[in-house]
Amino acid sequence: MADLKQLANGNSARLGVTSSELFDRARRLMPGGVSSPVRSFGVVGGVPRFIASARGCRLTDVEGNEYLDYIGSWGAMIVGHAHPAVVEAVRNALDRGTSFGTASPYEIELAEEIIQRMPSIQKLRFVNSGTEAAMSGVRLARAATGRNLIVKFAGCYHGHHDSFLVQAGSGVATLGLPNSPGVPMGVTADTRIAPYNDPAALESLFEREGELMAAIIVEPVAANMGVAPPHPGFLKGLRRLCDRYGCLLIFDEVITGFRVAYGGAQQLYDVSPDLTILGKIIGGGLPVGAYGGRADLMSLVAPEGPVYQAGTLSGNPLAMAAGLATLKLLDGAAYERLEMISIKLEQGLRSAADRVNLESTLNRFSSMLTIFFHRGPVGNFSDAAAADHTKFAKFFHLMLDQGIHLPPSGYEAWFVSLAHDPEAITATVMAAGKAFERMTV
Ligand code: KE4
Repeated sequence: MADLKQLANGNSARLGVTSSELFDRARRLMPGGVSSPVRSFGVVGGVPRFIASARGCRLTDVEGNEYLDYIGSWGAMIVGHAHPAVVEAVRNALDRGTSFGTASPYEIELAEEIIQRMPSIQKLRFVNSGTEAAMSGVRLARAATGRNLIVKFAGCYHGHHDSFLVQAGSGVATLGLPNSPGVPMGVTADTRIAPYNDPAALESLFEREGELMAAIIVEPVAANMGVAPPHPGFLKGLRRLCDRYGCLLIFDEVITGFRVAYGGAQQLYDVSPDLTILGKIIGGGLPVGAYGGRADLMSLVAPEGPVYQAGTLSGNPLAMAAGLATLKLLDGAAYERLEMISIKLEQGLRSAADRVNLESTLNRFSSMLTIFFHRGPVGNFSDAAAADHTKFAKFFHLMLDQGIHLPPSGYEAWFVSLAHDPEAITATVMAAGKAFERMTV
């Protein structure tokens, strides 16, 4: 049995341990051998690569194989893996201790950075994951309005809280789980589902139950059905509908927050939500979530108000340091560079697909994109579900075999980082061209 302690100092290649052996071992210890379902390669098949280390835009597995990374820890690693500034910030924080369980100056610094970027957030609370942030935001919305119903959109994903496990995207869609056992009917009875980008369907839902709605929760740019940008006016329409019915608008910016713009999607679309959900990038790869918004709402949260929410490691000093160091790197020039890199990737992929007349749709938004093996636009979950996910699985492995690690699901986004250098983009486009050719012979 390989001594995994050796892995810690990167001796994996000399260990001779393989991903397959580790997968067998892991499956005896953890469900599916993974700590989160979508990592299991469940829908693409094959053996997940056990990654030993990462740097920049590259992953290295336990066998010493290197991959260009488009998972980016599901969006968190926007500046690249092991960025020197982030590593130094965490190392300095480490020397001060790993967790205090008290108030600390570090959460103030990160909170100020977030609030100055998102003026709709007057106060926020740090938690430890996007799920925790989204569930807390919905609890707050229900308390503030005295109503129970929430609306989410088919294919959007807001974490694994009971209320959200209804026609959810990401791993739920990937594994084809219609909903989840163990979630009481009583909970999901208060969740309404609407099609993304379909204002008319939402309008009729609100005509029936608008007075009972506590909140609409939405990914302002959907990325858990694959990338599906909002149609023009869709988000402003949500704002108007919420205002008309006295219901709160919650933007789940766990992915889009500080990825799509300096101030997130709400800045790009000039729509001010009542509450915002954050995660991923604000933790720089360490576990962080946050929910925030109007002061009158956030002041309802304990200890100021009666809405209870708590967390042992919330505001953890290491995570605060990693998040702040990451955000400090994301200035205007960084977003311009990200856009240039992403345009280059998109153009290369499009011409590679056109060369073989590949039946596909590419949706890119900022530094995230999805290729759907589906002719015609993908603007909602039913379009995304109609894509050929068996073809995606083939494409995924054709790319993996060429050293390009895509997210192992057709319902996820490829994430581009500042570390994706021209050589990486060229290699990705070349590999895709070869894969498309193999798929169309
Ligand atoms: P976490 O609880 O996984 O930190 O965040 C939940 C969440 C909330 N909102 C949005 C828009 C999200 O995308 C997520 C989590 N994203 C998925 C990937 N699309 C996490 C990957 C996984 O489940 O392993």
